[in-house]
Amino acid sequence: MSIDIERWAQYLDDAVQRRSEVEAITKHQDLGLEHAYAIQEAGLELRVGRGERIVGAKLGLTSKAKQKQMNVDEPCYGWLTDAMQLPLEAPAQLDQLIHARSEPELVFRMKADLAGPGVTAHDVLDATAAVCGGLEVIDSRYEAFKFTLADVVADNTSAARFVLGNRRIGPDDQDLALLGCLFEVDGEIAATATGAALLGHPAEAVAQLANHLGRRGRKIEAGWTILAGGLCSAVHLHPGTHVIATYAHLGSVGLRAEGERR
Ligand code: OOG
Ligand code: MG
Repeated sequence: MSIDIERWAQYLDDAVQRRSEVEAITKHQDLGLEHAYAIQEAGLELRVGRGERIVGAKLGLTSKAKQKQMNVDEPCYGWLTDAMQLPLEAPAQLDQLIHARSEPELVFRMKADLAGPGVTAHDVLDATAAVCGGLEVIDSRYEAFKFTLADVVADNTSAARFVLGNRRIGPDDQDLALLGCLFEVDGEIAATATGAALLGHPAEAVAQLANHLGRRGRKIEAGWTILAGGLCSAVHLHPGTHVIATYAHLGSVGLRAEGERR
């Protein structure tokens, strides 16, 4: 069956614009990963056409906790644009989103290009300017936040918003596999994890992103921000929900949800 890449990209982009969920693409037709990434790229072009700028990339489903929560057992890769970044302390506006969730992320700030294939975790650390803590707001465009790997890839891995902490360390200042995160929701501990939750080491996750981009004729670029993947299960954002991720050596990043969910 032929796949209309542009049509599916528009379908998902419309869902973002209307803030309304849509049926998973795989409810309509079979979708392979190559086509799913092509839809993702076409969606990126729609954003860039509206004036958004690529500022980095993200990994999804790099931790067992996330894979289990979403019932998908392979990592995936998506794009970050400037329009997705929230300033520190700014609220997540739920009326701009469909059914947002949030999760803590370790974040790499890159100082050099990295082109796959063959990129290792060691290469990633060499190309990293700094590491900071962050939070991601994900907002699947699919009904009930349910999808297959191909669906979520087409949907830019549910990317919606992200916020970066302002405390940074050098990539070799600490063992990032042992770097701890405490994730609290409305004052209750929701989860704890260390960097090793991300494919054994967060730099290993970023290496996989570089190799993925290399296969697609792209590379990680100097200046980019990379989210290495949620360290634990994401939590629902309701009006007034306050999430705080506190990282060893990286301080805390908090986010409050405001406005009505649809
Ligand atoms: C897919 C995106 C996953 C992560 O960090 O694992 C993701 C989803 O859970 O909707 O961003
Ligand atoms: Mg994430």
